[in-house]
Amino acid sequence: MKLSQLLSFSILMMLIASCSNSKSRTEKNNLKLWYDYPAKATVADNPNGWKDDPEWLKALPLGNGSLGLMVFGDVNIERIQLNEESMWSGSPDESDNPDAYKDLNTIRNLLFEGKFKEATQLTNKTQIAKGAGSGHGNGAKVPFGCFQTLGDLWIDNGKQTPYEEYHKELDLDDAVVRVNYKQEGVNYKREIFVSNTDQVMVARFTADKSGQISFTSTMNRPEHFRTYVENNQLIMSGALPNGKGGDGLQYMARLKAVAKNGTVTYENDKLIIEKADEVTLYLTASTDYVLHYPNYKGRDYKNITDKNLKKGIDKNFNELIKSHKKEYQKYFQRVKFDITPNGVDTITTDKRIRDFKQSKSDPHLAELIFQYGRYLLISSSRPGTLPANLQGIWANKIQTPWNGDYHTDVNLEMNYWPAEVTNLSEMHLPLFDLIESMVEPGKKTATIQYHNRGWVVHPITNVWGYTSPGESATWGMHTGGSAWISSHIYEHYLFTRDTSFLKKMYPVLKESVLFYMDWLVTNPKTGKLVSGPAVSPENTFIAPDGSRSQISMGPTHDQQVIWQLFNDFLSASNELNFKNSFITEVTKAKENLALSKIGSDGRLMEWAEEFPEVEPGHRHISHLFALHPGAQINMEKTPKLALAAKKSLDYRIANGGGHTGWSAAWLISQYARLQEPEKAKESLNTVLMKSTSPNLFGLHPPFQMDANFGATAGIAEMLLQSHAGVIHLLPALPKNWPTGEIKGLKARGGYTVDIKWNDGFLTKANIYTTLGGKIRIKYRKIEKTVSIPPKETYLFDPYKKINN
Ligand code: FUC
Repeated sequence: MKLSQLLSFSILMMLIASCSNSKSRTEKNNLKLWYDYPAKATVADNPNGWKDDPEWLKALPLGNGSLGLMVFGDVNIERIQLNEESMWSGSPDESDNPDAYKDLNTIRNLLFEGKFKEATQLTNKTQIAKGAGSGHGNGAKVPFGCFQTLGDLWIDNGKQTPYEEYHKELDLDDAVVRVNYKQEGVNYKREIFVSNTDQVMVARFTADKSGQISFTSTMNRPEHFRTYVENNQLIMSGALPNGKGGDGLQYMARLKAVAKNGTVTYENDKLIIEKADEVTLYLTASTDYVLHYPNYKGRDYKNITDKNLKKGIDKNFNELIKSHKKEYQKYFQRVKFDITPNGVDTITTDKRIRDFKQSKSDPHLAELIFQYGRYLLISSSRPGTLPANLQGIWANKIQTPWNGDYHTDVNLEMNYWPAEVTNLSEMHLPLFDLIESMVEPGKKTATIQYHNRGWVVHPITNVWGYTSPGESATWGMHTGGSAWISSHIYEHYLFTRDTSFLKKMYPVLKESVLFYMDWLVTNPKTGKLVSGPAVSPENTFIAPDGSRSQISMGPTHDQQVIWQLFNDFLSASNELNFKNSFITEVTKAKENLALSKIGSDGRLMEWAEEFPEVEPGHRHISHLFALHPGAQINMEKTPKLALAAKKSLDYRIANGGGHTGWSAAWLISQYARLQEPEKAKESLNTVLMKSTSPNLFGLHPPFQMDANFGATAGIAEMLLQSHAGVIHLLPALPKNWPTGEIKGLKARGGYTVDIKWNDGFLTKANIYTTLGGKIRIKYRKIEKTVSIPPKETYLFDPYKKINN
């Protein structure tokens, strides 16, 4: 081949390569949920709070941690459903039961004697919450209250004419919703985002011809609102019921429009735009809520909303979207996950979900669902906001399922499982604010209910400092709640090595330990320390006395979360060089805790005795906390217990387990920890096939966001683990992700890890550390222990032998 031919051939090859790279890079930003039809804005929501609304599950979520939107994208009448994180009915209330203490030991003795029926009756009589508690999940009108919709922003262009070339998308890479369509020969575009930097919703309406933008807008909600005009703003405000017959929370939303040409009029309860070339809507919202015991009130919401609105309007659209993207992308773009090297996204998202039910294989959908969980966490939990609740920050009803509260018997924890490993540590901080705020009311409950020191929370809490048991023994006596939620404190430290954080949270940890030091009693049969009366969250067994019971002494879950709490406290004390007699006491107590046992059928026992289960396929797998998210049971150090855990999991699934979104999502991480890639992938498939709606929201059903967060955390757990003191690369890589890479995941010890693989085999991994450290790295049978200096990256090449 002549030189000239060779030259033109190589230039051609380079051109193709760069074009494919640039093509793949641009199309690579295909982290979009997109659709070619709108969600119907005019279909009324089902008044039953527990029933999902199919059109709402086609709307697209936006959020800046506190202000949330659901954009329907409908053409003639647009609906933007609004949320503000603290929109809670109810109020602080006294639910602790002063009668509890005098019967506590009687109940314990009844349980030790096997008299479960009497124990359950006495527990329901003396230990459960005084008053209505959470209203059995329907607490909108009782003091417990309920997280509910802020209302709806309606935008009616007054047209009935057809439209075409419709496209709606949510771009996860810049957290902007875009809607395009053609109507009467005019191309229209909407761009909508919620800025954290400027605390304002911004929605711009443009057209490719002048004077085409005309619409009437208003705001309303199902109850307790007034919409009016003031100082050229459209305002919706009101008070929510406090559950005691009076007014509780005060709220306000402000809307203003800026138009290019045309006219803007504020009249009665409407904003009217006529013949504008372009219109930008600005919306701010807030309440008088403050996360501060005992009143939870005092925020100057009227001034805050007015100031933010004026500040937003002073900036132009490009400035606002630029600072929004900058603030959002600094979190989102830390992690890249690519298992479709040459993939281009040509299938609408809702069709992907439908097709997946047959294909059960769609690597791009796995990329999307992974990044979507990160997107939703960033959008519902920013430093300084409330933590993501059962619905994140998105709810379209007055009575939200389970009050949209914070369940500490798996759901709230699962919300934060992706925070550290997917490099979003800052999004974890609102959880610690909530935990800190539970200490004072939790101390009151510990004292009144049990005459114990320290603080306690049971399976549910709200924004009003609810720490009492639930209103039924079947689920309400989960006494492991504060131990489980406290395990997030040391996890955050392990991933960030932030000693000042650990110092700040150490008293919270210690007070939680104090409660259990007083709560634990000695099992007369075994001499071991056990927790109880307590439930294995929401699960029922057949007791020896033939009764169906939930409460017992020493359920495995409680024993495991208390072990983890004591272990974290002792590790934190060591890290902070604390030495004192209390630490010695806790060390002894930890050694004397009743531990997990293997039953005669080889499964891990859920209770201290081998009770037959009423529901072998129960959704909770609380006795497997120690396998995940705990680390007490792991393949490295406790293979026998890990095998027993596997038997328990297989048995659960064989009997219909994993039948709720969160439950199936949890199984992904469980099987990943057991290094079972295909079973982990199957569990992910279950979430995608059974518990994912057209807008990729997770379903319990009804809608419940923990499945989204659990799926993201599960995928990370399949690719990187570090809970057993070793950085384990690709511990559970499924066959149908043969080639790919993930960048920016975090490992305990503060390491940032990039992993690349090909044809199912690791090709390389970069491990970066800011603080430096010595770490064991493992890939299949290859293990290396290396010391990495601060601010350096270690290249792990599985095929290069090095002497340790
Ligand atoms: C617990 C779970 C339910 C539901 C609720 C929010 O009660 O058992 O399945 O997820 O939390």
